[in-house]
Amino acid sequence: MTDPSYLEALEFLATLLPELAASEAETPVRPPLPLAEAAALVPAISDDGRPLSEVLATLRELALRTPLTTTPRFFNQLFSGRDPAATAAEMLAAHLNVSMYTYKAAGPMVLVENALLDHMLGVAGFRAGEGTFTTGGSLSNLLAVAIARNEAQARGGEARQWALYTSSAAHYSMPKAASILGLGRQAVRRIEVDEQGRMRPEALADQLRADLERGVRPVMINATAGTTVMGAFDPIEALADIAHEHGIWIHVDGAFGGSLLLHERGQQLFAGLERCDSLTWDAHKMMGVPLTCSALLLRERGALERHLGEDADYLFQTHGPEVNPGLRSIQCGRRNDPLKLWAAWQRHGDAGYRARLQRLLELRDHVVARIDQHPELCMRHTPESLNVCFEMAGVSSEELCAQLNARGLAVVGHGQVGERSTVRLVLINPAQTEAVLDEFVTNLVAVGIE
Ligand code: ABU
Repeated sequence: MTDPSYLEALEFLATLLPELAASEAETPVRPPLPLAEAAALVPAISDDGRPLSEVLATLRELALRTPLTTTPRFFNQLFSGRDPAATAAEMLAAHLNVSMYTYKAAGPMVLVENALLDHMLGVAGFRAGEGTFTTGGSLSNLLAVAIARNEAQARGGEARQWALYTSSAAHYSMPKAASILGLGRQAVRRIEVDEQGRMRPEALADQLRADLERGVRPVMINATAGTTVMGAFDPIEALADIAHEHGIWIHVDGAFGGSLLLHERGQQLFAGLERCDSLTWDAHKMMGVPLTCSALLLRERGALERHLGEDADYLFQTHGPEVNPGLRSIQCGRRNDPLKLWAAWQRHGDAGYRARLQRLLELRDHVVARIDQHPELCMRHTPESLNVCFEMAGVSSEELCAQLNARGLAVVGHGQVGERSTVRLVLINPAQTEAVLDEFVTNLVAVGIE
């Protein structure tokens, strides 16, 4: 018989989720919750515990005071929106609670993961490759650096000093990876970018030459496909030329931009990817599936099992390595993250995602045109993907963002473009509309001139 408490929890969700959805539609932005009020919502854990009904009531109060990230007025981070198929699959994954290490424990879910990875590898042009899901872009990047370092060691032994090349606009996971892996943060060479935030290949070549002359060994060149602030794409083809000339592992951090491979504009930006060794691709960003869903894809097969495959007779007891993905994972226990992406992709197909990206690019062009036409506003770059960085004359971008949030008008962040602090608008929610964007610009200017 099913545990009656579990049925109580399911009934709670069946009532609460529609209530939350209705409240989001009515109030798409919740002004920031003062910390003291938030603390009052979080009872301490007691020795005796509490009745389920009380815990569920506390969960409801917390949910009703949590920032809303799925509505079209959330422009703050590199994720937004809520896909019904993906959300249902995510809830199902929690209910089933399999661990994605063996066929014995996860059954057909392993085949879902394998089919999904094959599809992603095909989209990336890594048809003979392999992949693994991780807990996010930072972990995918960390794993890429670890594999590149191990492969470099296997080829040429230990080095006195290693270097990792990435742009000054790259994600902070690169220095973090260097630190975790014992290369040291000082191993990271932050290569200069152009005014659009793209790595300058000639600056990379200069730095590399200087390092090689001093006996420093390169671990990896990281090309960013969709930088965090400007959404810029490094020139992958030119960086691959340099990597191949010196036999260096070249990784593409497409945590943000990877999904643009499904659109022809993105395929142009990714020119040269087929010559790279690895790619990070976060589906929880542009593909709208719940956090987190990140894949590391490799052009060739073998490195994952070479560097991650361990013997564990208590775990890998049946079937072959092909359906025991724990042999190719950085984790042991692992959530069923592929299921939600597979469900969403089943629903939309490649064409559905292509159309979504086309729409988002059109919305970007719409808001850029509005900003360009407005005498008080000034674009600070020519956007390559879905980030729009701009300023209002004489007004602090930080203050604008804080006021918009405090008044319940929008959740938007700011980011540095060269010397300028800009408003960073991320256009990633498929439910976004021209009307919401027009209202955003109107509200921002009104707040700024007050
Ligand atoms: N890797 C996520 C970056 C966070 C953000 O700026 O939206």
